Amino acid sequence: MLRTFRRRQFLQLAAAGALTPLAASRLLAEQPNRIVRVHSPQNHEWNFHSLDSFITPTESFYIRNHFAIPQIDLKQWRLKVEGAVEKPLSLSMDELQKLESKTKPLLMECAGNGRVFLTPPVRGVNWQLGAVGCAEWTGIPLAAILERAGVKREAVEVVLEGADRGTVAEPPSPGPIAFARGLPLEKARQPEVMLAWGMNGKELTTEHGAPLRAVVGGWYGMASVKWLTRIIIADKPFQGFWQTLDYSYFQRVNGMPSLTPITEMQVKSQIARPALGEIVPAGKPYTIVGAAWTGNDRIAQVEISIDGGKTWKAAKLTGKPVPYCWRLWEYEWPAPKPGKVRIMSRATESTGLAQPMERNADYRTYMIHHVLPVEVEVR
Ligand SMILES: Nc1nc2c(c(=O)[nH]1)N[C@H]1C(S)=C(S)[C@@H](COP(=O)(O)O)O[C@H]1N2
Ligand SMILES: [Mo]
Repeated sequence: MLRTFRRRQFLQLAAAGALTPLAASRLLAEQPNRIVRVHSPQNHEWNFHSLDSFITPTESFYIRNHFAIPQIDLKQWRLKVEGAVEKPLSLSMDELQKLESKTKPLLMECAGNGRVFLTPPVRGVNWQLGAVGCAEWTGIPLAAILERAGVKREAVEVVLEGADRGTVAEPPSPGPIAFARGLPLEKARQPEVMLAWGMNGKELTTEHGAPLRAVVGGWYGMASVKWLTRIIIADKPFQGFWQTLDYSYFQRVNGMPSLTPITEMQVKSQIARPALGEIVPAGKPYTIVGAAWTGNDRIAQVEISIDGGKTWKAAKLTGKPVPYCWRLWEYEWPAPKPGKVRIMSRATESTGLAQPMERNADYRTYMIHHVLPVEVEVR
């Protein structure tokens, strides 16, 4: 699937004898493939159109920062665990790395991914399709730390606090605050919730949260707190900034909209190729490719429409299902006919829940998972 412009450039260099094919592929793997959405604080998205592997290279993995990246001296750094625990902890990286480590792939998607497609336009970082990625994380289950500290009976919530802090202008925060997010104890104990120091077989990089970050499988990215310094076990649900004023949506309770923290990822598929506005050659088979994912379930099918949603045909799911990850898919478009075409993809979970065709306004500016048509021209 050597299709993207970037790959072509490298292959041309290799073909011209400027690089050996091996050197070209190594250089390519190290090239960041990201688009700047906000320069400072750093918010970069991945070029989703270049999707060609299950694991997203670290250099291309999107970066979502609310504040400047904090300065951390690893010698001074400790992970503190406090609150409703029998034994408060203060652990160095050496102590953490002596515990039994695990490596697993987990998908992460920002709750605002796809925001640029909302009409009318809304406030917030204008992500296109690339605030999502799947990486292999190395670390320990959060459950192991909770067990070591001895969670008291009154505990209900686990609050994760990062070392980065600042003042939020809109809605205004009460002065400088640290980035923090809470998880119900039940979720915090699940094996897909990790504290990671490694990403894709290497040390976690600074922009992705070194020395230690949470990765909360199945949930939107805001829960995966980076530059983790403190874990507080609380006896009440956390009501912090990023789960009330921010990263919350309206859930209907007795028919009334009630603000609720955003948690699980919603069933979704994205088309990587063709891209919006692309010119597709007429009469030649074209492989439409993309990815599909969901929070707590499995992708059962992905369907494609090339007539603006009138008829749907099954795409082929490639690879194997991996828990809390995406499933890549492809669809062979046999003979594109000249004209303007609206391509759509629609994913369904094994529970039967499918991607909705319309945007749900209760989601405010988050959880953008409705079917998004990709208009192309065949000629
Ligand atoms: N400390 C801290 N953790 C954070 C954030 C942050 O700004 N500060 N952003 C969150 C959000 S909204 C997302 S989507 C993910 C993004 O992780 P990444 O930058 O490694 O892709 O980190 C989360 N963890
Ligand atoms: Mo996010």
